Amino acid sequence: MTDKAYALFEEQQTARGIDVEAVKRKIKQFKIETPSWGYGDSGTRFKVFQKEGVPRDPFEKMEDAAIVHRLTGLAPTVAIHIPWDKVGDYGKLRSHAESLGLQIGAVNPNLFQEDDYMLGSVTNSDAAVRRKATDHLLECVDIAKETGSRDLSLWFADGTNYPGQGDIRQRKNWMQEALSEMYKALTKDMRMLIEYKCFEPGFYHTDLADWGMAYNMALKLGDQAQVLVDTGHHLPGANIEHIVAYLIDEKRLGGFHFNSRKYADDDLIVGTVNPYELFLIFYQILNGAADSDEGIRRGVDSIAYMLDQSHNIEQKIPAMIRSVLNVQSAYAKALLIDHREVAAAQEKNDVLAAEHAIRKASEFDVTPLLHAVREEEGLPIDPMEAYLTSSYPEEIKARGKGGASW
Ligand code: LRH
Ligand code: MN
Ligand code: MN
Repeated sequence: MTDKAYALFEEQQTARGIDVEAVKRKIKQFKIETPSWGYGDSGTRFKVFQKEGVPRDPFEKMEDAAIVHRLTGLAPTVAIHIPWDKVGDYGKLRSHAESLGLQIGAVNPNLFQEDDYMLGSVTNSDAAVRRKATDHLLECVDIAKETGSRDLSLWFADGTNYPGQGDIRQRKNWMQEALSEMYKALTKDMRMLIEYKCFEPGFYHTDLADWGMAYNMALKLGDQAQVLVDTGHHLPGANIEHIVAYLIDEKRLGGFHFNSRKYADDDLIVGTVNPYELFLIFYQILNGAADSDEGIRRGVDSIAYMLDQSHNIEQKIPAMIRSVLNVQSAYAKALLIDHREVAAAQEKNDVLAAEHAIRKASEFDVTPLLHAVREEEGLPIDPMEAYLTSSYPEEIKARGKGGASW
């Protein structure tokens, strides 16, 4: 049945001029980083539900992440968050991850959960608080050296709630000061990925409110500073794929935090609410990947694809499996876009033909293709089913409730 469906798919795509073998190679190379915090208990401000079997420490989070990777072949790296994943010996955490076939990915500093940071961290008017916050950034650079991580993902809760609460321009300069100090501490292979967010927890102003502010900061710092696009951090109606294209062209798109959102920073499973947006993001990425400018192609090659989700009501491991599969399938569909067809329609200014060339790629069923890829890679054809019928869900119950939160 699978063979027949795949043969049909291959025939159909080959007839369209799509190189199916090349598509398969690209799918096999594509990886997504999962966040350690998505394996722990998380919630809303109303309640954190405690789930049975949740990892009790960063070592167990790696074990769960390894299962996701083993079943999907998609998630070989795990982002960590300090202090949620604080351990005495990061070398030990790294060896543990490596023994499970994983690597530690981006290091995420946390500058939002201490009383000192109520009015800001690196933008606090108190120099001692700014020092403390900057020291934490430097500590994270040291941790990244130990974990062998290339990227540091920076999100700041800094902002204000009321007009006049802070001096916006002064805070901008304090932000730059702290980031410059951190930038100088990076080794030459490291990158700083600067995240922006239009609101929350500061509802009047956020110090890095949009991609332009993050981009400007990155420009001032240097080439190792790049912008991180978290799909949940935009105002409703924002054209995220436009931002993506723009940053690719400027060679400053460092990575993504994928998640789904309906209203705000919902952090829901990617691809559940607006899979077409995800597909259109990949269209822009693949457009950049085919650019004649080698610098743009190199930039696209080093994009870090990461999830940033919290699983409040769902089982964590299946949520992660669903997420990476959703991203993979949006990517696979985007690989079916015939760029020559798009270019020809653009050439003729044929608006409907251009839109059709894009959309029709999203309408193909890529299931047979993904099954074939998994079969070739020795992976279960249906990773979700493989997980649910494995002994792992039962085994982790022994951990009980009250695991790590966030
Ligand atoms: C807060 C946030 C942000 C960070 C993450 C760790 O908005 O979701 O996106 O990357 O916490
Ligand atoms: Mn994020
Ligand atoms: Mn967020």
